[in-house]
Amino acid sequence: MALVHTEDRDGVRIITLDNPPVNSLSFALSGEFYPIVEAASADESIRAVVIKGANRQFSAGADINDFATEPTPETKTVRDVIAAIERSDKIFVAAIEKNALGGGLELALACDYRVATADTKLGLPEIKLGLLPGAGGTQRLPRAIGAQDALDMMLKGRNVKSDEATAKGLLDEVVDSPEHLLDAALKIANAAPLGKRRISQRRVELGKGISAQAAAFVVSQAHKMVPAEDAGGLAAHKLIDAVEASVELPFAYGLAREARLFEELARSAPSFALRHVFFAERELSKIPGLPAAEPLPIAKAAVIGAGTMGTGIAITFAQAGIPVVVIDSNDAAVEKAKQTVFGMFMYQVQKGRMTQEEAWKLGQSIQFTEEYGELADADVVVEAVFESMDVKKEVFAKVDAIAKPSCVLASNTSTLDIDAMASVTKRPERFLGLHFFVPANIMPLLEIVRGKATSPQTLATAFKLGKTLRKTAVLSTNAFGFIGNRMVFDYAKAAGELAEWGVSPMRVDKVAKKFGFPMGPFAMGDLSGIDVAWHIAKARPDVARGKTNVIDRLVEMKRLGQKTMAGYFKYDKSVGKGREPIADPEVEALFAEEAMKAGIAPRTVDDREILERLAFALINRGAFLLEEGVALRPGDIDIVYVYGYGFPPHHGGPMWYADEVGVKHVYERVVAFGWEPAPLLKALAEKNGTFANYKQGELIHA
Ligand code: T1G
Repeated sequence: MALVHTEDRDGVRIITLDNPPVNSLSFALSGEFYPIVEAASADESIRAVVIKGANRQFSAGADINDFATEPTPETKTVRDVIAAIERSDKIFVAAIEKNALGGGLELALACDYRVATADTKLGLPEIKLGLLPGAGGTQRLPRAIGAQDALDMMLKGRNVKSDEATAKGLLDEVVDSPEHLLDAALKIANAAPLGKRRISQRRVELGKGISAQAAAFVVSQAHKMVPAEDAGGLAAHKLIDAVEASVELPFAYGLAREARLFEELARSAPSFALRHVFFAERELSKIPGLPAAEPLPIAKAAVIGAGTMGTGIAITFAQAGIPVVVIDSNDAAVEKAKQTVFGMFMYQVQKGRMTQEEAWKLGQSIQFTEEYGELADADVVVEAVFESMDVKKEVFAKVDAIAKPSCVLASNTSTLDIDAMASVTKRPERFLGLHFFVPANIMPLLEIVRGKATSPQTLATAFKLGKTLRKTAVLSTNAFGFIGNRMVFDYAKAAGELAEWGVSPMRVDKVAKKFGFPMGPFAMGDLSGIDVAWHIAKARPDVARGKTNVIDRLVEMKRLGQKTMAGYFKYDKSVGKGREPIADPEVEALFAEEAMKAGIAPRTVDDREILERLAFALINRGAFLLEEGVALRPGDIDIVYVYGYGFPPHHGGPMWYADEVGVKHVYERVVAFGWEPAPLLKALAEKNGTFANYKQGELIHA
């Protein structure tokens, strides 16, 4: 089926890109597109060319799948198409709808005029894939909007809406609806004065009030503002080099430097890792063997419990446009929740992200009540009460008696047994876990926990709800700690073991942060609360308890973490607003004392072993979870850890990282550490396998 169509209308050639779902500019499409542009340029009978997209959008850019294949000399790419437009003497008009991203925007920038619908997103997000715009974007965007703005947009991979794009000079016209787009483009094509309006021929303005002499300084400063090349900043530094070329070199030379830098990045480990994260995220909702099912509509939600989680979940529903009723009989909790909601929306207003009126409307869409009867017309009920099975069972028995038959019941529990809760209801097929991460209205990760009886329709409803709530939803089966928390127990135990040998918590955290985690294991423990960890260790010592009584001693000393200004670290309101971990010799002494009592001798550990113990604990547990069927794919585990626990995305997630360092090496080190190696890890190590090629479904129990 043709990927590019043409039609002539009143002396204008209309070229339509048609590569569903997002008109990605694949090698195949470019192979059709290139001769069509060349033919249009040579056709005396036409005055101008309009390029538009089918499938209700312009283009999401080059096809990311193509980067894995080496193009042959005959292969035409989006770069060749853009070069053909550049050298043509015809007027080209881009008619842009919904998305003009990456190569899509680069294609539009090579045109002489650009018209877009009001809801269009334009951007060069290549840095999110560990790349830089490789089809002229680093040379044309600075010429179009100034080097400083261009650098800011590309370094952040930030998309802009049509109004901002117009203000920046990226668009010539915005139409209010897609129906008017082609006419507007044709009008320009027919009315524009003959002659090209090439962006490539403009000089680069640096930005408001920045002189050309300041260019080198501005660019040199940019290098200081991004992470080191080996800490996730490789693409950023190369992107800055490319923009520097746009300022210093003639266009053609800048284009050549961009191409060289792009090729370097396309073959870099961070880019392979980031492209893996991109596709792994889009695999999440594809559940092999799950019968197709129509998701149920979710028009109203109810949340049981007005605590921190319940309030955050309610805000998440409200922000997604779903009215929600929060049920709690504790007046103080309800009052606090109302304050939180008010404060949250006013903050958005202060930040200019919404108007007062929008904030008011959102606030009104969250109602608080003590009456369970108010959930009678809810399509989903999310329980977020105290982490006690008895309390949850009591809540669900009440909810089940009132909720309408089609209503989905969900628990936000972080570790407890979903099937046990479902058993007190008459609807186990409509019961599952929806595990949000604190703060629920900010953290993108959502674990969907299927019970034994959860139906395909309930799962389909949960995945659709996850997308509506703008969450990254990962499927887990019903096992203690699901995926993320189950892995974090091993991670925390590995960290605790290091501290028992005399490695300071601050040093362990420093190694984790150097690897790319936003915070180390001890700071994370202080953030989530040492009392929370203590409860879990009490419930499941086999899973979550270390070899010493340090955690008991900290709880006895009321050192519960950030919330008590002391935990593994101490905190001081005058330092980092009381959130900056400060090494505490008292805790280091406590580890030494408890280690001695447990007969654990001190030992020295180098940074490499510290990192390996932290990372390989995650990998080993991840391999167990794959075998046990708790996690469906290695990529699912990677997404959980990148989106939920800050694993550095330029290492692709724990299972991707295992392939980077070598599964065999991981297995050998796990054995050397004296840990029980996962049989899957052993099996892959023995056959020199990788998690990336792991045959999904192998050893997976449905
Ligand atoms: N290439 C290949 N497939 C893509 C794709 C792309 N660029 N973008 C999306 N898809 C697939 C995606 O895998 C999914 O497939 C389906 O489309 C729907 O996507 C030379 C080098 C456009 C905002 O980084 O941001 O141009 O799961 O689920 O939520 O300089 O997709 O259905 O099989 O995300 O509506 C730069 C990436 C590329 C944009 C739509 N462009 N895409 O979001 O749907 S590199 C990007 C997105 C480049 C040039 C450089 C989003 C979206 P499946 P989806 P969505």
